[in-house]
Amino acid sequence: MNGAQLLVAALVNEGVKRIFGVPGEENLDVVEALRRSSIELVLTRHEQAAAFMAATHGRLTGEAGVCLTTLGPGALNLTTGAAYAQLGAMPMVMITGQKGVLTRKQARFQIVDIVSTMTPLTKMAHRIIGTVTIPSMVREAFRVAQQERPGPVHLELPEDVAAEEAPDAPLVPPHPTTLPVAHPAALDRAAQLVRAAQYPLVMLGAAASRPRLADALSDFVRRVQIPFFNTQMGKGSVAGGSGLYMGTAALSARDYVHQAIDRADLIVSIGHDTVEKPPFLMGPGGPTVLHVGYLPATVEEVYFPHAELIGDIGPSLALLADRLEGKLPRADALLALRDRILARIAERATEARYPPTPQRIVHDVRQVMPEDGIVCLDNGMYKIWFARNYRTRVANTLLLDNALATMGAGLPSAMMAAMLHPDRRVLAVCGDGGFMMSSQELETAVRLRLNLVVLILQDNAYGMIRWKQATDGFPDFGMTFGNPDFVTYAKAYGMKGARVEGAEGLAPALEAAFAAGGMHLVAVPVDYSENTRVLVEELASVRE
Ligand SMILES: Cc1ncc(C[n+]2csc(CCOP(=O)(O)OP(=O)(O)O)c2C)c(N)n1
Ligand SMILES: [Mg+2]
Repeated sequence: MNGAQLLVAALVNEGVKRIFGVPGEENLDVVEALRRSSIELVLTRHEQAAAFMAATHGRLTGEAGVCLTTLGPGALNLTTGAAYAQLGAMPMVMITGQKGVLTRKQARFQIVDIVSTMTPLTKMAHRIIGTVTIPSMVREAFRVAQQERPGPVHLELPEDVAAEEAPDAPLVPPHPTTLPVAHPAALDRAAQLVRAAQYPLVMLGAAASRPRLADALSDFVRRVQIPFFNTQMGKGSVAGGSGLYMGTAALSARDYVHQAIDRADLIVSIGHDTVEKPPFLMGPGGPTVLHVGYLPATVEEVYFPHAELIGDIGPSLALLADRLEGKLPRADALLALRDRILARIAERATEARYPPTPQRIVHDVRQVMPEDGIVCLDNGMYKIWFARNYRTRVANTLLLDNALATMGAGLPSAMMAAMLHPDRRVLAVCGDGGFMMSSQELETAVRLRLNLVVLILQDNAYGMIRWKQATDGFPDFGMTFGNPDFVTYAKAYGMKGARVEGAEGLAPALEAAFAAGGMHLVAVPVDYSENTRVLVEELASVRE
């Protein structure tokens, strides 16, 4: 057995089933070991996509996704994916090759200090310098990647260590761990705060979307009956139609949901991660904030909780509910605002305009997506509209990135969702800018025979920046571009393509694509004049 075979055995030991990547010559021993293993090697057409896919695997399963690249250029292409997993708290293990460490047969050719590059982008970055340490380093990599707060880990395997004869080192078996639950004294204090509140409100943040939490959060909300809102990345974490959903805070202030937030005297902030664009702004005065988290809150200018409940979120909330259930006569004090907030958000959602408005696009997408269908967004103007307007009833059914907020991750994240859930409808929603940053992965998706529909919102522009430019009073300059004919482009990849030609065309086009199965692209023009009319003018006038 050589180092590469021991590495692959250690990965199998962690339950790894697939590795995403673009190998280089320094990885060939690892590739050969993979060929002889149960792990599937999934080639992508750019390393960045491999990292986005591996990170999304971690996000959706809680088990680290794994990606593999060569040294230098290939490893550098992982950096955006590393930051995506680091900010998004997605468990991932990145393995990169390197020239041999004992000889320098190619001098400094292609050598970049990747471990140093990865250090600020990961939870841990190490070079493997001897085969003996491989089992423990791999176990440690997965432990660190998967434990709260999850994130990426980097291991560099030089080619001579990969080829070196490995001793019969035993693998380190992983074991399930149970996290500590909040202390009874902290639970009593938290319960006292909630009981004293006149206008309590629950907020579900990014960590609320951890795969293992879905049932616990739904139970908590059902038992205490306090209305809740969520951050963009906390969307869907309470299952079913509880009747207590007040909205999503896609903006930091002055949206309709902030009418409830501004009136609350206590916010139970569950799993908030301050990497997200703030869902509300704390300042002097304002509500008391009780932070419930796996880890203590990070203190920021706009987020400085007054009390904390730290520990495994699910069981801690069950113990909190034991202290609150049936003892909160004012639990629903803010619920009276709900109907009006949701009605304002839903306005104009069926307007027959062409090109369609973002509200209509969100509405039509919701119509064709079953409750467990998964929508994966890239980054652009439409993200705010989906976050505000798209209703979710199942955890992790709207995957968006409100952390690094990188363009280019929409399609790869949807590909991963489609691989993990071949029986569910999966839709990637991309702007014409973000789509073209990873559109080459259509070949990967076709090769993998995924069932996936890609919806492209076409405005021939970096629309979100163009909108900001306009609202900040700058002249319209430098944000427009041309596009390929997307239908022809889809056909060139061997997939089906369609263009929406009329106001009523989007839902049927998506429905037909899903019904047919396989890979489909649907392009729709978008009328972004609603951005300013609603998000600037209407919301400003509500406050006056
Ligand atoms: C990799 C990356 N580059 C640049 C940005 C800044 N940015 C945010 S949104 C946006 C425009 C997105 O354009 P498009 O994908 O066409 O979506 P649209 O807003 O037009 O709907 C840009 C350039 C970013 N978030 N990520
Ligand atoms: Mg665009």
